[in-house]
Amino acid sequence: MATSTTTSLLVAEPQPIELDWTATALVIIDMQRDFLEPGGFGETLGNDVSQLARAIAPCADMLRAARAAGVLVVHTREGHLPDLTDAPPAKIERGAPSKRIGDPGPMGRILIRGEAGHDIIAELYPLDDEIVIDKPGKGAFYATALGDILQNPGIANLLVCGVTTEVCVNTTVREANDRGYRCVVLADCCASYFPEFHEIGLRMIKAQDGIFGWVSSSAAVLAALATETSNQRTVGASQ
Ligand code: C5J
Repeated sequence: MATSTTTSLLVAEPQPIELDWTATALVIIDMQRDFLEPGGFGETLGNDVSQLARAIAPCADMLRAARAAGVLVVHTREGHLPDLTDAPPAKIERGAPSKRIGDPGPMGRILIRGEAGHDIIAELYPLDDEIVIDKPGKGAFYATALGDILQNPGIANLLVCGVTTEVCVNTTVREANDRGYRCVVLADCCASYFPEFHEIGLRMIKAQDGIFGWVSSSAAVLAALATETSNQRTVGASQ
């Protein structure tokens, strides 16, 4: 049986990576109002949320490109059930935020599913048929169906964007790496409240010849998609 795949060589660190686009998903982590807008979870922790805005336009470019190329898109949202049964007390009680998870805020209850603040920002809003993973933890695989969802279309490579670089992006990449996915973190599509953590978070991924994966950029993905080559692959024939 002949099947067709499209592949590209993506410029990345520590080395270029060959991507089969039919086995690649774009994963956009937690680009939620609660993290990016004033009055949400991020700001209650004392962070300057404007630090995250730089990732929005590159993520929007990736979203447009993935949709146009037919690359699978996955959005994630961190948050909890209204009764907080999926929120460990250790997470709720930690630190001294101005408001805790579940408290009322200007965008609804902080980090609670269904509230305005929990939703994805308008610029990156999912289409009706796109996958949205609601996750209670920092990693997108913990207590979610993401692993099962990626198995069916045979996804092997993840292009990872979102916030924050050193928390939910890094945790998800570590989880994915242990599950056998080849993860490429797109540097300009990620951001942190702490620019130095963003830089170090990326270095942690690509250190030691790519201990957790690769680091690339939105420009490199656009260039790679522009040069994708179509391959006819014969499946099931004797070699
Ligand atoms: C945090 C996240 N930073 N999405 N969540 O609590 O990175």
